[in-house]
Amino acid sequence: MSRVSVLRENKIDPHYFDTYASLMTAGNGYMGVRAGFEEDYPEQTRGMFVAGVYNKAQGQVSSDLVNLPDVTRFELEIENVNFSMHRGKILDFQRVFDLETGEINRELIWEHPNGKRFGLCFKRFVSKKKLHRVYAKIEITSLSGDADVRIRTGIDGQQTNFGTQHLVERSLRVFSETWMQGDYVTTQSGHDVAVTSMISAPGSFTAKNRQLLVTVNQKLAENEPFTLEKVSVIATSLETENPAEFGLGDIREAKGYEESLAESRDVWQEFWQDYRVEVTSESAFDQLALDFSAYHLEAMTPSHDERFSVGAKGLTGEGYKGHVFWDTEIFIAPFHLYNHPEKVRKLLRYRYLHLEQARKKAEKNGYQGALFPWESAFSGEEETPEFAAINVRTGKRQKVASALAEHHIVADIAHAVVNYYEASQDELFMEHDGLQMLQDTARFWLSRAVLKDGKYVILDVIGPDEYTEHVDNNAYTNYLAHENVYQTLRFMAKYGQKHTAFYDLCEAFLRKIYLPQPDASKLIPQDDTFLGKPEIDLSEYKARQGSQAILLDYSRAEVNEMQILKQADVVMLLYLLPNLFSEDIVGRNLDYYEEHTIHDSSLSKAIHAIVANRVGQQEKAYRFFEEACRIDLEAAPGGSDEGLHAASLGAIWLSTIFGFGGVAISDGSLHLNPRLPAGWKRLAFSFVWHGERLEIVLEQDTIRVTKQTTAPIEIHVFGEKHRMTTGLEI
Ligand code: IFM
Repeated sequence: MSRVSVLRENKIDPHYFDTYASLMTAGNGYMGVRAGFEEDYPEQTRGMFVAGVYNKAQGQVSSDLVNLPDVTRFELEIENVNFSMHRGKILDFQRVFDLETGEINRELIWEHPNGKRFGLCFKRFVSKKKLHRVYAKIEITSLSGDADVRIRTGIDGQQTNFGTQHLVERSLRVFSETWMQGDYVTTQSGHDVAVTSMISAPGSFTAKNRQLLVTVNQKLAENEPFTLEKVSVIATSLETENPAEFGLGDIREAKGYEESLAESRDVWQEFWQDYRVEVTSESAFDQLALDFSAYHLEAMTPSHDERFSVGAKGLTGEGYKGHVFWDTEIFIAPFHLYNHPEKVRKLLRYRYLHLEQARKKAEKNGYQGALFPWESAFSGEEETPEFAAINVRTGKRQKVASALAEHHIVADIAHAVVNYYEASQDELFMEHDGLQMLQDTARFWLSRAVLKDGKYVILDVIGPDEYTEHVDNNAYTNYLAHENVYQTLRFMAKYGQKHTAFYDLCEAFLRKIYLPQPDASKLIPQDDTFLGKPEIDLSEYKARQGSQAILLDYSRAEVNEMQILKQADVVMLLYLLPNLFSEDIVGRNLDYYEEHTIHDSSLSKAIHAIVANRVGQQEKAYRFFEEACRIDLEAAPGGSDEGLHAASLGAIWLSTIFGFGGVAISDGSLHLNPRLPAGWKRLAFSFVWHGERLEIVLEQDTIRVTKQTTAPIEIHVFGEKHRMTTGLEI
C-alpha cells in the first residue's frame, strides 16, 4: 500500500482559517475536534463534538450538537507579547494534516516584535485506540538567546454554538499541579459531560464561569526546546454513569504523546488496510480526495454505539446543527457497507430504535406506519427548524417545508435496509428489525398515496431537489415508494407472512401506483408540472454553483415555478435504480436534467458522475468527479466553514467504486463493469460481499479479483456470469 496522503496548509490566510479548521478536524467516531489554531483568532470557530450529545437550549425549537468545552487552546505569552500570526513576522509556516493518523502538525518560525526569533511546533491528535482522549504537544525553541514564556491552557466551557449556551458548570476542580477537571451538564437534555486534562509541567490555576485555566511559566535557553504535553479525556453520561470518575481513571492510564500516537496509528493502519482505495492517476489530487474522504467518513461514524448516527457535517462543525438526514443511508452507509457491514447494521439500528417516534410523526400528520423525521438527532423526533435564516432584505424568515413534505427519506431508509441485507445476508437482522422497518415504511406509503382516476398518486411532496417544492408525483419519490413496498412484499413472502391483509394491500398498491414514464421525447417528468415550466439560462448560476446565488435574483417561489434544480433528482433515481430504463433513456435524461441543474447542493455532482459513467460519458464523468472532490478540498471561503459535507465525502467513494469501478448490485447479484477515466492507470479497492473480502484491481484493460477463501461467489463481469472460487482475471 502506498503512503496515505497528507493535507497541507501553506499560507496564512484568515479567509481560510475556518475552512482548514473543518478540513483538518481530527476524529475517531466518538468525537471530532476542529483544527482551530492553538491561539485564538476572531476568524476561527473552535469546536469539539461528541456523537449523540445534543441539547435544545431555551427558546430553541430544535437541538444542536453541542459544541463542548475547548481543550485545544494554548495562549503563548513570549517576552511579554501574546503570540499571534498577525503580530511580529512569520518567517516560515506550514501546517500538515496527516490523513494516515489524523495528526496535525504546525511548524513556524516567528519573529517577535523585539526582533528575537522563536521556533514553534504544535501537534495534536485524537486517539483512535482510546476513544475518549485528545493529545496535544507544543514545543517552543528560542533561536536568539534566552527568553521568558508563559503558556496558558485549560478547559474552556465558555464555548457556545454560535452564541447559544448549552452547558452549565457542575464543578471545576484541580487535583494536583497538573490535573484538572471541568464537569458540566447540558441545560435541557441533561447529559453530563466531564473533561479531564493533564499537562506535563506544573502550573498555577484560575477558575471562573465554566472556564478552568492553568498557566505555566518557563525560562527558555537558546536552542533548547521546551515541550509541554497535554492529554484530555472527554466522557459523558451517555456512555458511563459517572463521567468525572471515568475521566480520572482514564487519564491515569494515559501514556505520553509519542507512544499514544503510535498506538493510535496502529488502529488507523487496520482501517486503511481494509478501506484504502488506491488510484494511479495523472492527477495526484484524486488520491488525496479519496484518502481525505475515507479518513473523514471513518472519523465521523459513531461505530461504537448504535444510538447515534452521522450528521450532515459529521463531527466537523456546527452546520445543520449536527442533524442526521437521508445523507447517512444513501451517501455514507455504502462506504461502510462494502467494508464493514456491521457498522451499517448499527446505523440502521439507530433508525430502528426510533421507529416509535417515526410512527408518532406519521400519526400526527394523518398517516400510518413510520414517517421518519427529515432531520433527526438524539431523540428521533423531527428536528427540522421551522424557519430558515432571516432574509435581511425582507426581514422575513422562509418557512422550511422539508419536515412536512420531504418524505422520500422514508423510502431511502428502506432502500438502505435492503442494500444491507443484499450485501451481508444478515437474516437475523432482516427477519426482525429489517422486516419491521420495511413494513412500517410500506404502511406509510400506503396511507400517503391517494387513489385518483384509478391510480395511486403521491401529492404535495419535495423530492431530493429542494428548489422544487410541493409538487405531485415526484418521480424519485414515487419510484422509491414503489421499490419500498415491493421489497416489503418480497421479504414478507420470504419470512412466511404472505397471507395477511397487509400483504394484499401492498399488492394492490403496486398494481396501481403511478410511475411517471418517459414522454415522447424520452424525458421522465420530474413531477406532474416540471417539464411545462419556463426555462432560463443558468450558466451564470452554474458558474457560482454551491453558493445559491440564484436566490439573490429570484425568490424561492419564483425558482419553484421554473425548470431550475438545486441537485440531482431524476438523475438520483437513475443512479439508485439502474435497471428501470434503457441506456439511451438514461443518457437523454442525464443530459436534459443536468442542463437544468445548478448543483447548489453538494449531493449532486458525484451522482451525476456515476450516471454519466454508466452511459459511457466518461470525460463528463471524470469532470463531475473532480468537481465533487473539490467541494470541500477547494472550498471557496465560507463554503466548508461550518463543517465538511459528509454526504459529498461519501459520494466521492460512491463515484469511484460504483462509477469508475463499475460495481453495481442488481437483483441481489454483484456486477462489475469498470470504466476507468483515461488518466487512471489503476484502481484498487476491497469490497466485502456476502461475508467475503474481495480485492479488486482494475487497469485500463485488465480486471483482477482475488478472494480469501474458496467458497464460490457469483459475479457478473460486463454481463457475463462467473462463479469465482479463488479469484478471477480478465
Ligand atoms: O440532505 C441534504 C439535502 O438533500 C440538501 N440540503 C442539505 C441536506 C444535508 O446535507
